[in-house]
Parts: sequence; structure tokens; C-alpha cells
Amino acid sequence: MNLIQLFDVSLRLRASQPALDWKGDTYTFGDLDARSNRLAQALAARGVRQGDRVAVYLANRIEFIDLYLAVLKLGAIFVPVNILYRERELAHILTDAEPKALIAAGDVPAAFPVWPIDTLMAEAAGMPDQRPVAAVDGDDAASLIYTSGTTGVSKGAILTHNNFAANTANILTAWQITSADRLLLGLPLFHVHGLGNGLHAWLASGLRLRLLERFEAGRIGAELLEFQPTLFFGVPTMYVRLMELEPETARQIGRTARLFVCGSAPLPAQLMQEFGERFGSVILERYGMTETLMNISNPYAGERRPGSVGLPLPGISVKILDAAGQPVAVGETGELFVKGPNVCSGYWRREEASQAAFSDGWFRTGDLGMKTADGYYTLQGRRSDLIISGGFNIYPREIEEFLLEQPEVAEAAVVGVPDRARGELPYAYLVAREGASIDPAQMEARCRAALASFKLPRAFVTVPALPRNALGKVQKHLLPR
Ligand code: MCA
Ligand code: AMP
Repeated sequence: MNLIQLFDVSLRLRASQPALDWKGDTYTFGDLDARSNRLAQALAARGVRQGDRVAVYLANRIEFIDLYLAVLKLGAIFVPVNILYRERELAHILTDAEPKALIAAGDVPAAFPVWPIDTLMAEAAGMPDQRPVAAVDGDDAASLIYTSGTTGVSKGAILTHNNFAANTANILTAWQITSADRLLLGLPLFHVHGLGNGLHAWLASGLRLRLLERFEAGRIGAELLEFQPTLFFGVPTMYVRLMELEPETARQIGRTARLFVCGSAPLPAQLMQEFGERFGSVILERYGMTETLMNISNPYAGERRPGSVGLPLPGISVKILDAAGQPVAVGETGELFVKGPNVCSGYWRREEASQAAFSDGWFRTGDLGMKTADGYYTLQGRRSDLIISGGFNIYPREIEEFLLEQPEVAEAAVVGVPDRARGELPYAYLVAREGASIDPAQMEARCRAALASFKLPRAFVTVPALPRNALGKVQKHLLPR
């Protein structure tokens, strides 16, 4: 099956109904179907064929949605790229995915030919409103989404039509999403949270979506009051920002909202409690990964337990193993393994990494957790030293490698320091080369030019040596946080 068939309950059966509010205009599902048909024709005229990768480097905008639908209609593979990525991050993805095209709105920080979105839209306007026919199998890739997994090298998780379809069915039923809902979406569409949950829940249910270019703390209150969503998806940092709204505003928003879902990073139990008191709504926390989409969720009807990510979603099996690969007892900590129709088939053109990601058909999440006697799961950290800041993943090794390229740096270690709003912030500890000295302002400027903004270390601390164990391995836990 092609995901488009799943979306046809909206695109075709609700063609005349309002689908999307974007920048003050309202579009029907029929409008979106026609726009993406024309855009698919324009992409085909430029040579995009089934199985080709199409990389998209855009902030949230209606054309992002048009492109996603057009690429799926052609049976091509959608490769969204984080708009905050700079040259080295973008160049890596383009080299790896070998896309037929890179579509962007303006200048792009990479030496790669760009198809400007405005030009493409102008070409699309002259094309017939005719849906292309692509014979897609459910196991064919719908999207490659780049993630660093547990290793630090960014790899494209191959998400199939079936993976997304399974995830979509799960979240619609688990969170009781219907066409009566209204979703306000400020999550970036280039990650699984916004794309796999936000767009798919919308298109498969026929609800009404208001898409924001991005979540802005100063504007979100007005957006919520005006649109009156029943549904909101966010990362913990967004809920921290929502707590800054006036109590009366919060009460008003809470009166029309039916469900606030949170994920991508740990939701502090205290924030959940305070939000509940202020908005009159208990946040529903769930757990997912790029490679697996959603795995575990607190129940819609039933106890939404603070500090816990809840119960496995339908069709998903979860087991917890110790370091020796043996199942742990209830209440004991181990690594979570998952299995189900939501789990990706592997990484794009990385046979070895794909094999290493699975053990007996079970996907190793790299997340540590435990299960209670009544079946609720709690996450307790990660096997690797992944930092999650504002819901964006940061692999310390990637920043350390860049720092080590700097001529005055002999050694580098990046750690996550707790932060109330963002969860964690990256800090860099550096050892200078003999005879050299490190200027933090210069380091900051170079990192800012080379790395996505959320990866920028908030401090560059020069130390005489990094703490190491007898084997010479850096002991990050001994660095001040
Ligand atoms: C952040 N920045 C952005 C955006 N988000 N810039 C452009 N577009 C964006 N969408 C930059 C800002 O320029 C700024 O950089 C810095 O990030 C912090 O932004 P600020 O305005 O201070 O915002 P904030 O109040 O701290 O909130 C940040 C945020 C953002 C809105 C919560 O971090 C965000 O959108 N997070 C969502 C990430 C996400 O979707 N994760 C899902 C991954 P500067 O400091 O240079 O000025 S998928 C996943 O994890 C799995 C599957 C799952 O389970 O969901
Ligand atoms: P990503 O690679 O961007 O898909 O991020 C996936 C990772 O985000 C998971 O492996 C978890 O470590 C983390 N994550 C997602 N949801 C939660 C949650 N509710 N609580 C804690 N961590 C989470």
C-alpha cells in the first residue's frame, strides 16, 4: 500500500472540507490533493522517478506538505533535512542519500545544485491536476530520516509506507484522534515527531491543522487562544514555555483542549504536575525514536503516570535485557528492545550498522529502562552519552570531532549540563596543545559557523587534562556539570 491510500480518506472523501490553516489562509483537502498532483507532475517533468531520493531543506510551510505528498505520489523517497544544519551536516546527508534533487527556499550551505521551491511551484501551476500512478509496495521506503542512532555517525533510517501506516493507526486509536479534532502544530516537520505523528495524524483522520512556521514562546499563547485546538503535540521545552503564560490564559486554553501529548525527551514529573494544575489537563507522555516511530505511550483513558512513558502500543513488543542479553526482572534496569510493524528495516546503504541495530529481529533502542509489575515502562537514561536539548538530539562525538580539528585543541570532551528549559545544554571541556591557548569567543564563533545552533556548546572550559580511567577512556561523569 501507498500511504496516499491512507490519506485518501481525507484528500478525496473530505475534499471540500477545511484541512489546513496556514498564514491566514484556509485550504481544503481537495486543494492539497490538487496542489500535490501538480507538483508531482512538475517533479516528474524534471526527471524524478520512483525510488529516487528527494532532499528537502525547508522550514515549516505549506510547500513542505505539498512536497511530501508529491514525493509519495511518485513513489519517490522523501529526505527531510533539519533547517538548522550547516555545511558539514548537510553535506554528509547529501553525499550519503545521493538525492536526485535538493529543494530549498534560498541559499544552502552546501555545494550541491538546488531546485528553488518558488521555481518548482511556478512550474507546478502550469501542470495538469492529475495524480501520477506509482505501484508502491508497503515495504518500499517512504522516507529516509537521518539520525545518529547510538554511534554518532548520522545514518538514514529507512521508514517504509508500512512503518508510517502502522504508527498512524496506532496513534489515532491510542489517542482517540478523529476528524472533529483541531491540531496546532509548531514542531518542525523535518523530524519524526512533526512528520510521522503530526502530519500523518492529520491526513489520516481528516482533522483540521494549523501549521506554524515554528514554535515561538512569545506568540504561542495567542495562537492557542485564537485557533482553540483540541490537540497539541510538543517536546518538554515547549511545555516549559507554555507554563510562562498567564494562569487565566492557560485555563482558557485548557478548556478547549482535549489532549496535550509530550515526547522526544524526558518530561519532568514536576512539570507534568504543574501543567496539569494550571491548564486543567494531564499531559500524555509517550516514547518514540526515529528508527521505530512510536513505541510506548501512556493511556488516553487510564492513568497517565508521571515519570513513566506508559504501556507498549498495539502490535509492539518490548523486552528489557541486561548487559549479558538476559531478561531482567520487574523493577530492574536494562536496555529496551522493541519489535513491531513500526520498526524500520535498517539504515540506508549501511549493512553493518543495520545488522548491529538488531538482535534476533529485535531493535536495540540504546535506551535504559525498567518495567513495573503493572506493565508501565520508565526510561532511565541511555547507553550512549546522547544529549537532548529542546528535543533535538546532540551527539557529543560530532562536536568533539569538530573541536579536535581546531589547531589549538589537543583534547575535547562535550557533556550535557542540566537546564530547566531545554533539558540539557552542551558544554565543552578542552585541553590546549602545548604552547597554544584557547580563546572561548573564537571557539564559539567557529562552532556557530559550522554546526546547527542547538549544538553550540554554551561554555568552552579549558582544563589541564581530561579525567581518564586506567584504559585511557575519558570519564565524562567526572567533569563538572
Ligand atoms: C529552534 N531554533 C530554531 C527552530 N527551533 N530555528 C528555526 N526553526 C526552528 N524550528 C533555534 C533558534 O534559532 C535558537 O537558536 C535556538 O534554536 C533556541 O530557540 P528559542 O527561540 O530560544 O526557543 P526555545 O524556547 O528554547 O524552544 C526551542 C524549541 C525547539 C521550539 C522547543 O528546540 C524545537 O522546535 N524543538 C523540537 C525538536 C523536535 O521536533 N524534536 C523531535 C525529534 P540560537 O540559540 O542560535 O538563537 S524526533 C524524536 O525525537 C522522536 C522520534 C520522538 O520521540 O519524537
Ligand atoms: P531520535 O533519535 O531523535 O528519534 O530520538 C529518540 C530518542 O529520544 C530516544 O531513543 C529516547 O532516548 C528519546 N526520547 C523520546 N521520547 C522520550 C521520552 N518520552 N522520554 C525520554 N526520552 C525520550
